[in-house]
Amino acid sequence: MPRIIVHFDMDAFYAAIEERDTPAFRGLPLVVGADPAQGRGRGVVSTANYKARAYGIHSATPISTAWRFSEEARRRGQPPVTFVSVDMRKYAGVSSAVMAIARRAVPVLEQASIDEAYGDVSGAGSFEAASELCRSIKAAILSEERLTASVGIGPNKLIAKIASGMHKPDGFTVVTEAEAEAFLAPLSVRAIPGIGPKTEALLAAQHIRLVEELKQLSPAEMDARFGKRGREWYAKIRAQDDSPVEEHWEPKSISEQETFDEDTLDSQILVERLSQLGDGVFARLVEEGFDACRTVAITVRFADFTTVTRAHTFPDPVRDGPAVRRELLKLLLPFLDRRENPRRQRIRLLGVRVEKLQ
Ligand code: TTP
Ligand code: MG
Repeated sequence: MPRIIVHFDMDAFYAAIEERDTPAFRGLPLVVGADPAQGRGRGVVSTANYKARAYGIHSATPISTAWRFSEEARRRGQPPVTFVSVDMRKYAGVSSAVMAIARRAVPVLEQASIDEAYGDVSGAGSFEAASELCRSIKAAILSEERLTASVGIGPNKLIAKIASGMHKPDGFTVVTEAEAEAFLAPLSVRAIPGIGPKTEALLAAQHIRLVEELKQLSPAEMDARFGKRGREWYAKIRAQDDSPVEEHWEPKSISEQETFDEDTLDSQILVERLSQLGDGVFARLVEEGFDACRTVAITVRFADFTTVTRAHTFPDPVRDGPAVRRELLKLLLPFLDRRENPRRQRIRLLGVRVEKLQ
């Protein structure tokens, strides 16, 4: 019996939920993210629907840039972007509902982020039978949640994940074990998880752009040029991946951050914002079913965009919000004076993260 893995990923997830819930948004470019504040907003885009992506707006685009692209579209006579703020609680609820639908049909499901999961559907016995099963999941998500997912089916997690991204939105892509290597060969090396923009540039400098070009290197060459990573890629670019689908996904960390309307070194403002971020993160920790964490961290971005993270790990798990808040404050204080801020720079952004969740 072949190993058969499915990966699904919701399309433009936060934006699709907002379009679903507000009919007036439908058919228009939509961005979910920070407040654009007439172009002066300082946060980023969480996600853009496909109409807004056509304007060049994507996840992590500065919200001010998104605003500018929207204004340019307006001047061209195209519809401007509608901007909506993030409602994490709502998206987490929809995520749970979607995962529950998939779980009805898939015995072992590994949630990989808020809007994607892997499932082991080998039990279906064949790629045809697995495809039928997965089409029924996709149809159930559409009828029960009125949202589309893109689905990829492959002989392992690697191929399933790449396949699900192949024909977004509303995609359905099946790659059998026999097809897997040929499926990967013509793709950009960027398709391989773990190869990001920096590695892509490094490879391009060696005239390697496609998976099939990287395949020309022998194991010894891969090892000599790229070390341990090279050995991992050697298997991946040949469509080999035996990582298991693991049921128990847990968020590794929970974080929140805020970009201020104005850079500041006002300790009262900073301490207050830090407390709010800390409370927000702790509330989400509880909401997601945890009751303690062991590591807390803060991120400080200065006016010149230098970004520093400082973390503290407790010997024992911490269960109460006030203790988290006290520790965050201890981490922040050196940034308010010369210890961590010798040039007395103003602060642009504060972030709070909790890790080692229990
Ligand atoms: P993705 O699945 O990466 O993106 P998406 O679902 O919006 O669009 P696609 O159709 O390409 O899958 O991420 C899921 C959600 O996670 C996304 O809707 C918003 C959130 N997110 C952020 O908040 N910031 C980010 O940088 C990214 C990548 C996602
Ligand atoms: Mg998605």
